[in-house]
Amino acid sequence: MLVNLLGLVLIALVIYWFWPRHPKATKATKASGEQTIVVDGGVYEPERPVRPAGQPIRLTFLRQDPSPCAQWVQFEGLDVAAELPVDKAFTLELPPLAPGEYPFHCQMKMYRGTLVVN
Ligand SMILES: [Cu+2]
Repeated sequence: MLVNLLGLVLIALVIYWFWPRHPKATKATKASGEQTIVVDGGVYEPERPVRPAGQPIRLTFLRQDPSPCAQWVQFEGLDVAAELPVDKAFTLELPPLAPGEYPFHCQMKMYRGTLVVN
């Protein structure tokens, strides 16, 4: 009996852990010049934010994953890195960029995304 109960709890935990958390990530894009990127479950959402070229870029990261893996976001090639607070929006400001793709990732490169500038 106890074993069954334990099994059920474990199954519930597994389901909870792997259940896609879509509702949180739906409001990812704002109409204004800003872009919100949700950091959770091993992915940046959206994974490929698109921003216009030639004007300053504001990317707001909302880190919902408390694990240290998600702590930093780094922009390769731009020499930009930021420490993200948990459950608090953090806005990263980037200078105007030329059209192209700018990869970004966590410090372990498990979270990966690409900023698309066009
Ligand atoms: Cu990581």
